[in-house]
Amino acid sequence: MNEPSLYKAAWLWREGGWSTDAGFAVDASGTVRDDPGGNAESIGRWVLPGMPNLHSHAFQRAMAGLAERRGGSADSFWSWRETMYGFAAAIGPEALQAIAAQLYVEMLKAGYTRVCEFHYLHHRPDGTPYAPPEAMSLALIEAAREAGIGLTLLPVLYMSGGFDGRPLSTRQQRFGHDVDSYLRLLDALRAHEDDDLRVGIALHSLRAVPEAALREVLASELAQVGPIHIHIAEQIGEVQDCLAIRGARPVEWLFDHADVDARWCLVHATHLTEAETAQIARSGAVAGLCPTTEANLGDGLFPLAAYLDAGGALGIGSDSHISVSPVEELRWLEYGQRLQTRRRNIAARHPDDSVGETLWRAALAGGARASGLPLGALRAGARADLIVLDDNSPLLAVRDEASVLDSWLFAGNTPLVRDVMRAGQWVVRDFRHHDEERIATRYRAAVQRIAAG
Ligand code: NGQ
Ligand code: ZN
Repeated sequence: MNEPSLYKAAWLWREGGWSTDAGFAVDASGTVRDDPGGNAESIGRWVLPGMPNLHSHAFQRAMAGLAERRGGSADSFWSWRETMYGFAAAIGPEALQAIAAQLYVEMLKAGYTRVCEFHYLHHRPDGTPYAPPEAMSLALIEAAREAGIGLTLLPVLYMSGGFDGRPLSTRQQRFGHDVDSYLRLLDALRAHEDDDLRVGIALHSLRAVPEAALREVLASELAQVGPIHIHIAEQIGEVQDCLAIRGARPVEWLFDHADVDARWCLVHATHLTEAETAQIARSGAVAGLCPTTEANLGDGLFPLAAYLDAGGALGIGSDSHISVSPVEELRWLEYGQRLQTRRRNIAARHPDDSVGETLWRAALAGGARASGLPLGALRAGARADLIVLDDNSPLLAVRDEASVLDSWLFAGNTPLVRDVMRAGQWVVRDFRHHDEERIATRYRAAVQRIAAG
């Protein structure tokens, strides 16, 4: 057995706050071990666990910025979705791997060390399967390995085109499964699980999963482990359709038909009543908040203060990847609330709480839970996934442990993540990912081919 590597930091973010002159050990498999003492390498002044990104549709990164021009009629979430579907049709396994690897490099450089892929581009554009049928999932697994990011793969069940159970439209054909073929996919992917790859379950939305299928999937053997993610209550139209057709609001309906607990991640959960807000908080489910995408798509604002007061768990995701930065997600999570309430420091629920620390702590814990990991901290048994901030940056001059996170999250736009360790390996050093040129070159060629049709 190799000796563990020993590291120390002037300030290390432990369970829920900063410890000074703290050290930790990493074994040969990339897992944190208790510090046995001895000669530790000093890795920086400010060292934090990397952030999990709990919601990603990787392919959408390549269309970021291409839907910001006004269309013929009033633009909305639904017109954006048409643009997105058109773009998705051009993407096969090779392009997906090229796009995802580029995205994952960007994520690592921004401070995300793990990503939950909510993956629904399963088949060929005409709906016929690839060989093997899980080819698109394998492209994502390969991309994560190339970039070196931890992956929670969430193959998505997508069966109908609306609450009324209407069949998938032509453009949605490639998303579809019946329950049996979905469970076969899940089974095939579970065989790839290892220390860095977890395979969970995703239900695209209540629009896309009929009641009987929801029941059947949740009752299956394969659904008894791993996280369960679902898009829910993102748009008012969705709430209205659910009320009209199923006689209840989406979150209400979900809690009436499934045992929603800490294994669940409710993505967006934007439009909530007070009772729904409290119910999610009580259940232990994670609210999967994606503030930059929710802003970009015109979704609405999550009831953050009430949810935190009820003890709710949350995490952040970059979703459509209009922005790829935990800094921007957390900043806009707070700013949305300030703009709405015309008050300040909304996430800080108690006197003297720091907004940055409160949000960072919450998103680490909720992100780990939504990723299917037991721990969201640099503790024995967790993967050694960490980031080192650039203590040379003028932005962090004269900052101490009480102010460094607020300064990082709220002051300016200079990237401050200098080094990133993933599973014990340095993947980013001095702001550079070890394979970024090759991955970016392949990405450019892939988007060129997509643009050329
Ligand atoms: C998605 N994205 O699956 O990519 C969705 C749009 C839908 C977001 N909801 C499609 N942000 O919800 O039908
Ligand atoms: Zn989504």
